[in-house]
Amino acid sequence: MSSTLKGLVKSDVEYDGSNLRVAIVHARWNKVIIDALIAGAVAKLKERGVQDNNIVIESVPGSYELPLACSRMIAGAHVQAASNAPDLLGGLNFSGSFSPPKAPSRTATPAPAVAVATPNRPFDAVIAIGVLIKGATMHFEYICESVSHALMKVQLDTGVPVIFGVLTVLNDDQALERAGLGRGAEKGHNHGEDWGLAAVEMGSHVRRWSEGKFA
Ligand code: RBF
Repeated sequence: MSSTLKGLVKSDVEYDGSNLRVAIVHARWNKVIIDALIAGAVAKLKERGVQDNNIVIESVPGSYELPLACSRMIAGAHVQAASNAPDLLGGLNFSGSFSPPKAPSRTATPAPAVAVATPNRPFDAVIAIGVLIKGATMHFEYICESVSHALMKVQLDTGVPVIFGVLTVLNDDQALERAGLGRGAEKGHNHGEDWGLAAVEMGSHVRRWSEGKFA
């Protein structure tokens, strides 16, 4: 079968992630597979230049919790960015919360001004990673349906790309193969890698589009 018939065609452009901030939120169900997918995503983020301190990883119990986590992390990063922004006097507030100015001490040696690498920008993309494996009851269908719709809603409501890193598979083997962990001779492809690349590409597009720049 032709390699271009199915699956993702590689982009001609190598998007630069060096100025992007990306969150990964993952479920803990089916953790072995989740870990491989996260590793694949992180490897591609770094390959595209996303810096370590601009990759934030959080976990939630299961896939059902992913949409709320994405939504709240996107909102929280805006609060964080605002509280770290330079104030009108040109100072920087690294504390994240207000504290009244202290009277200058007459004895203490003034602390040197230290450049603290504090995150000061919202997330450019969020990758939601989960592995849903069909069981004997209808749970799978309900969770797949609601999670996929809710993740789409989060990205449309916030304008921040939410990469759909949720495997919805019929059995363990299908999940393992999609994480590059296949038990047969064919190990499969780690889709986490595609999600890392998609996050950098969509983060770059949205930043450019928001500046009114188009190809
Ligand atoms: N969460 C997953 O991420 N993957 C699953 O395959 C999965 N299967 C579940 C099956 C059942 C019967 C139940 C009750 C929950 C399952 N969950 C799964 C957890 C779910 O996403 C969520 O964390 C819990 O329902 C708590 O809200």
